[in-house]
Amino acid sequence: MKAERIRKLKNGISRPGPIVYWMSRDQRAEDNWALTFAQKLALEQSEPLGVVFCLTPNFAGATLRQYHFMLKGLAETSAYLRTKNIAFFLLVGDPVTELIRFVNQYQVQTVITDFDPLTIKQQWKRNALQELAIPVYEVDTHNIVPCWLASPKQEYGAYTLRPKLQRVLHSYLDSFIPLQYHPVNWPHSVPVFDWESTLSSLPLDRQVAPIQWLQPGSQAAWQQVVYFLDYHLNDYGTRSNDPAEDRQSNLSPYLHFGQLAPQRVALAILQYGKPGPSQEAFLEELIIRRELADNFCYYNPNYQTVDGFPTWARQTLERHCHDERPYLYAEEQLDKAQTHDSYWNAAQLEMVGRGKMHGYLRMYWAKKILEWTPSPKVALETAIHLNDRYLLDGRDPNGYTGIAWSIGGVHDRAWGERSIFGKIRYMSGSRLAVKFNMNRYIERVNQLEK
Ligand code: FAD
Ligand code: FO1
Repeated sequence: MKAERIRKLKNGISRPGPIVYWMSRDQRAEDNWALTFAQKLALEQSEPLGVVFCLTPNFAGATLRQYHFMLKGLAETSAYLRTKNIAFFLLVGDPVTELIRFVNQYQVQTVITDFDPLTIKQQWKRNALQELAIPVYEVDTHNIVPCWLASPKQEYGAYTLRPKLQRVLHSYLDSFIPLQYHPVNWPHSVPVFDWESTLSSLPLDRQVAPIQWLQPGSQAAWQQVVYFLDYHLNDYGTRSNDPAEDRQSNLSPYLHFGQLAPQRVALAILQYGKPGPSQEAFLEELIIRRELADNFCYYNPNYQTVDGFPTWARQTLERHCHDERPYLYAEEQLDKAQTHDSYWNAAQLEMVGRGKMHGYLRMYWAKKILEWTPSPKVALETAIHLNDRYLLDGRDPNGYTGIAWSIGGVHDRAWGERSIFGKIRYMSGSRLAVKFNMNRYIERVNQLEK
């Protein structure tokens, strides 16, 4: 495996003992460079190999819907690890406290972590590094090109990151190394977790129900890749943009929870897909846009506030913040899809009912929140809150970046000046109706299982 994917965060004092992967973003066993590296170290030193997942019940506004999807996936991953004689531990509570307790209890010799640009994750890691006196590594197994290598700074847009990624991409689209059956047993008994009771006992917000239309877990994720390859890849970038059709890949929940590796998807597309504009359009989103989102969140600590917007955008929005707002809605009204705009209401209902909103409409959805709330600050907070409450793929760098693009011109350019938006790109409902069969979209949403 490429050494460039790994960086040592702490030297620490080396001692014999088990090697542990602190699984967080990338919740899969195979196609996981962090776990591959952990097993490599453990095999070299004939030491046991363990995986810990620190489960916290209040992650960034997540509800029962997201925890249900995540825990089902983790249950599958832990069962698979057991077949490889790799111990899996679910630690419930404050992640750092539980991790330190675990490391001391089992005299762990080294901790491997996976990369995540979100502030909350960076804080967990910083706190853990202060408490741990042993070697700690970080592996970016989410980005095909490690985030810190792709660029040393926040990029202006896809057009500046794309050439940097394309220059090295071929060498990072290397083959994954399958997990081996681990020859050294964990030196103590390994508990089998009751996932159902874990889910039912967590102090969660249970008002947002789990979804039924998408099976969680790495196996279902791969089935979805195959289905997309067979049926929808060739329409990607054309019919896939039409909200009336359900022709996006629907991979984002799997990618968000790390049940599927973006690199695995890219390798499959390149191996089985037909070269051409659809394949290029898909890889542009899957690789460039997604890795641009990590770049934004990693290098811009204000990715969730208006301070994260580029200067031109902050200035133009300020200049128009006192413009008359013909429509103003409170979050409660938006949450319940009680606006005058039937397209926007349908998008909101799709998100609430299905846990996923069509990609094209997400731009329109967020931009209308800018138009219908008292300030860009309120708009941003409202969009993030609703996005992260209902979407399966929410609480993700893609979301914070997508919302900042829509409301604050991040990675976009200035457009013709108008009221409220200033030079932020505007989207109109009438344009949607010209481009797509929006009535068919509304019908599709109305048929969603309630
Ligand atoms: P496909 O169109 O099949 O794309 C495949 C993959 O490419 C996606 O899973 C994703 O990893 C990547 N991708 C596609 N479009 C984008 C994009 N614009 N930016 C970054 N990566 C992209 N994505 C999330 O994962 N979580 C979110 O919370 C989220 N919120 C968004 C909010 C707004 C306002 C906007 C404009 C976009 C948001 N996106 C978010 C990005 C994008 O809309 C979704 O990733 C996509 O719709 C997911 O569905 P899919 O996997 O079927 O997409
Ligand atoms: N990561 C963890 O390490 N522990 C958690 O308990 C946890 C809960 C969680 C709930 C919803 C959600 O969308 C994500 C959650 N994550 C958790 C983080 C997730 O694994 C991803 O790492 C990031 O959200 C994406 O960057």
